[in-house]
Amino acid sequence: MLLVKDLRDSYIEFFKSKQHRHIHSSSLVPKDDPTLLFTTAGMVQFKPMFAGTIPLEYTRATSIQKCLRTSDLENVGRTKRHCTFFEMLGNFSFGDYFKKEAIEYAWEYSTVVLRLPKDRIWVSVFENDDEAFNIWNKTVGVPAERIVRLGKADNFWGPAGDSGACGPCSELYIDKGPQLGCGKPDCKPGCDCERYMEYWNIVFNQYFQDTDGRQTPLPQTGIDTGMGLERLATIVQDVESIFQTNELKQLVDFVCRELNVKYEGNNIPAVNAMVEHARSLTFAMTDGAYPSNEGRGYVLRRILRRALRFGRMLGMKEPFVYRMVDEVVAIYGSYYPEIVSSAKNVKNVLEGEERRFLETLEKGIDRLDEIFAALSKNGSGKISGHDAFLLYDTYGFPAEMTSEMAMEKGFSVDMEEFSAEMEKQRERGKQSWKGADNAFESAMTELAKIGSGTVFTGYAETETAATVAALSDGRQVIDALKEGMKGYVVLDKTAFYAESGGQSGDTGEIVFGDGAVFVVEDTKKSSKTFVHHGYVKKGTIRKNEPVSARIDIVRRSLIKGNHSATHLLQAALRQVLGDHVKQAGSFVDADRLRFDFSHFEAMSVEQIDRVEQIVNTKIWENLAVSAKEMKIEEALKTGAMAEFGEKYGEVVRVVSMGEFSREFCGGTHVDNTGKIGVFKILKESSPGAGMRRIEGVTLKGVADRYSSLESIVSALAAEFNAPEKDIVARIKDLAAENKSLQKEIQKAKSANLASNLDTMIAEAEEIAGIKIIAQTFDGASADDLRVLADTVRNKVQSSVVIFASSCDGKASLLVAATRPAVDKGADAGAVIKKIAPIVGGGGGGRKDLAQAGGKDPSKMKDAVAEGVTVFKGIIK
Ligand code: ALA
Repeated sequence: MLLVKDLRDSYIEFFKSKQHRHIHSSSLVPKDDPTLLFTTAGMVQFKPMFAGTIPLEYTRATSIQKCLRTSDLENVGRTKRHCTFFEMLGNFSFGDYFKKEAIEYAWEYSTVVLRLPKDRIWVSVFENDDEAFNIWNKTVGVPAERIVRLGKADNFWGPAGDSGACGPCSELYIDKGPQLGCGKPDCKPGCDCERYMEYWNIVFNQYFQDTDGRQTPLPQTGIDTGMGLERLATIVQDVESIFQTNELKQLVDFVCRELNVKYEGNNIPAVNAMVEHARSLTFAMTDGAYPSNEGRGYVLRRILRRALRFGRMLGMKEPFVYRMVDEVVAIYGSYYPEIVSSAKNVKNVLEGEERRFLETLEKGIDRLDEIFAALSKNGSGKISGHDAFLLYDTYGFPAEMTSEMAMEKGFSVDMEEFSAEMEKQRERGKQSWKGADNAFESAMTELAKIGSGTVFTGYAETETAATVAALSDGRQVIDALKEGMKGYVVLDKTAFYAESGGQSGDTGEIVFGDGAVFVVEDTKKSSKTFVHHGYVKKGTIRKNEPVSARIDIVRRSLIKGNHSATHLLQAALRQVLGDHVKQAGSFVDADRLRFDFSHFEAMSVEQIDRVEQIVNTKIWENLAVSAKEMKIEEALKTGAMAEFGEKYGEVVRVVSMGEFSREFCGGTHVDNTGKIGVFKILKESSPGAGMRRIEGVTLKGVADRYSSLESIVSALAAEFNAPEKDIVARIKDLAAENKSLQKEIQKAKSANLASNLDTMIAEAEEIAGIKIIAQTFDGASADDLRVLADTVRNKVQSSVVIFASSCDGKASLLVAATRPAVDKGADAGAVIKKIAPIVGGGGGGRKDLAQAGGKDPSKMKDAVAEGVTVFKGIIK
């Protein structure tokens, strides 16, 4: 049996034997093409070569391209042939061979190399493409009854993205047999059933479509083909579905084994979807797309959430998709080495994403079931956009997922209303900053009035037994907050540090005796009252109830490390830069630290290195850290550093680290500098006159940074096909090569323009003894035009030149006349004045030379034609 990997090799070898250059897959995230979220076809990396905007190094190429398409997302897993990620086998011609060879190659590869049965292959051509029909029928010998003519929807392809090459196409189908068909008598390619499976698309690129949808002939015709590797494998391996081909099947088996389910009945689409989606996510995240709420990232989020929903149907309760990554790597890593080095990072991100969504998935499904029940009762078939929006907003259900789940039950979603709700939310978002601030301020003032302030226990404890002193929903002080509500909680005492002195507030949970939970997302203080911000995750919470206030220990421990590091940093800066260094502000959270200080000039690299070294030495000396409250005068006598411009009370807290650092500070710290782990400066800059800012990381921040640099370096190593140590040299080489290529292009361009000159002159019209040389160019600059016009004027004594060119999206015009022509009445300035407005510009000049620019190069031909007319008018 031919394995998928054999197909990869055989395809590439076949086209290499037909003089095609093998080009590697480009990234799934297209470079330099803002109109495309993902690479959707093999031709994407060749778009400029089809459009003729760059010089061609070769005219035939073949590739296996990683592609991602989500237009059929809701079908993936349910059908035997749909994927989001797939590998596209392709052969391409840029102004080289055209229809005949492209069709013959496809036929030869299908029937001679793969030995597919000729009588099961059907083809389609574009409705009026007799040329392609005849090649199939007469040259190749496919009987007319197996050639179908289809319309624009099926047999016209492109462009990929907003603009680019496109053209009519011809597709190859395999007849999988009547047992898979719909049974209709006229079932044939183009029918939606599973009988005829399209496997190869040959596009005859003839047009360039611009962003307004206008099509103009390409400077050269081209061939772009695409064959889905997964589909081809089902044919060659004689299996029913892509999920039974040897590579995807390995993933199917993994899921069935690990989740302990059988591949049968309703499990099949669920397992398929998980397999397919885990593969897509691994590849897309490797190429630098990450789940998020927007654009590319939201596509990935939708894919992942869909996988999790199917996983739940298979009984999956814990994050699982991330565990499939290693399996994907085991299968595809040898052909796509980039996924090997990114696996660790991809798994980390996936696991976090999965965990967060699984927290709300179950509840969302319960809510959806209630909605279904209500719909059945009132006989309506449609989920309102409002409900779909709540599912999205509260439980993270992408609207498409809700819609798919509704579909399974025979319902639909009012997507229009959903979009309207989304829009409203965007509006609210824009306005909410101010509103939220006001509501928060008034809640804080109200809350601050209650009691005599919160006792802070968090220097010693991470968990404190306390009582609820007050609650607010952000507008008013109330007695209870219900599940799902956002609000503020004040306790009589708390272990949560409230944001101050640059240290960010703690997060964690306030747990009630009856199991109710308030999630604390931030802690702030108003005067002496600590206010916990967050939402009720479970149950109803009430005033006066006993609770346990538990901070997120890991986060706090990272914050402590970062905060203590800023103290060491300040002492080290004073040592290296001098005693004028004083703290002017700082910020620390779990991820990073920032320290602003008075200093007059940028630090040198050596100074930065020394500061970093001193801080690390002090960390590794394991200095004991202690905090002591004392009267302010006493504290000042110890030489403790106070923050610039900060007001302190009677009693202050002094934090000391061995003998090295002593500062006024109310924050939380490690008890031993060794616990900071390691310190790294990331950036030195100036936040304002006379001030410098250092941004840095410790422990986890350093580890995170290391991982991200590591993946960048290995991506570079893979991209440039060089070991790590040689990457820089390799990039330098490429840059030099690029520069010299640019020069060559320039040379070739000039030579090319000049070479057409003689024909241009020979073909020029002559009026009253004056030759009119009128011509348009692509890519010639205003300077190029001038040089060219001079050459013409030197060659033809009595002549007028009317040139237009499009260059970098703009038009340039040039009109010139030789002395003898001027003497006969020619006037370049008068002509240009008339024609410049046609290309959306203006300009003027002398009788012998005039130039103008314009915004609209698409009109340059009209401008030149009009120029000729105007000129004739002047002469007569
Ligand atoms: N670019 C063509 C396609 O994607 C081959 O179908």
